[in-house]
Amino acid sequence: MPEIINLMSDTVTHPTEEMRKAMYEAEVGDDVQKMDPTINKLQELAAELVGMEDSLFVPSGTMGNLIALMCHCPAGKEIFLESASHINLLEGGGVARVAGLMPYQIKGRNHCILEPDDIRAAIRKEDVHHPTPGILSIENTHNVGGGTVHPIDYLKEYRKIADNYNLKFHMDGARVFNAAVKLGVDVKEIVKYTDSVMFCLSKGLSSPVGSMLCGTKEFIKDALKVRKMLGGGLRQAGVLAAAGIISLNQMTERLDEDHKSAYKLAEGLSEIKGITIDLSAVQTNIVFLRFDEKSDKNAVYLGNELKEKYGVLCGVRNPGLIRMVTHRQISGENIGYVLDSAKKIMG
Ligand code: TLP
Repeated sequence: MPEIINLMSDTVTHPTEEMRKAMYEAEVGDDVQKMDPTINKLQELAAELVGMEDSLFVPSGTMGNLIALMCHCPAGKEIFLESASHINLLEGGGVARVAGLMPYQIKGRNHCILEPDDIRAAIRKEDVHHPTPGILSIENTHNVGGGTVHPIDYLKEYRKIADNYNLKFHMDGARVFNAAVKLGVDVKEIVKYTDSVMFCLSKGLSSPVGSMLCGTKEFIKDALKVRKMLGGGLRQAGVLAAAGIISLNQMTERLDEDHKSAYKLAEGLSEIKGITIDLSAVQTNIVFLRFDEKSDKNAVYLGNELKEKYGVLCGVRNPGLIRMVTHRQISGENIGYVLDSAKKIMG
């Protein structure tokens, strides 16, 4: 058995040697006093890269999304989001419990991409019975959709909707650089339609910790306060920012390798009896495998065998579903090994 091959998420990536060295040598100060030079440098770099006025380092994507919602919208307003989005399903209900927003869930089509007309249909007329529409939130790439990418034309439509109905437009761009690489555009071309974007340093970009929240100067000023309130004011956080700077300077372009290995993995797996994969959803670095859950060789079986006999970890969601995510630590050789192992197990 080779070393463990971990396809559970791109969050499992370890910092590179260069990151570790930069973290060790990082110049630091008290970031709550805005005196950490390395954090300041990262924040400037992130804002410049996405083409926004300012940015803020946050400990996690979940906190970044929550801060954005709280800064854009007072409690009681309505948030329009995709029903399988991370904010809706996987952030502990913070959208309702902490931000106090009323989720209006809209089912996306074509692998969880929101149809602009479905959003228009969801926004109700002003009426004493209705919560006031406050914010539209989009997830790009869409995780549960399979790492799917929103076409630029859709982003333009979302902006129009936001302007017409007086909504803020937030993007959960945890993997927005994957979207940019897939579309072959500068990330600015994606982000320019939004009022705010959160993206993660800690996923395919390989930093150990952290996400960035970006927006106008005024928005980030509010965000700083809310981050402190939520307990996210860090002190000598430059040790983390040092890795983040390397993520932004060196790790964005290489995401294409992860997309290629995800597609190779998906193509190979889709040829194995008992596994179904919709290849049209495999647009970036996420692959969903579907199974007949009543079969003896269902997702739980494959997941257990891969782990116990072959040292391959993947995300078994339920007896009918597995998620596999490619990243910097998954080589072409690893993909071949996973395919051979899956063939032996399912064969
Ligand atoms: N996603 C994680 C898990 O939480 C499922 C993963 O392994 O994919 N937005 C999106 C689209 C995400 O996929 C994630 C994390 C987050 C936000 C939250 O980021 P963190 O984990 O930093 O709070």
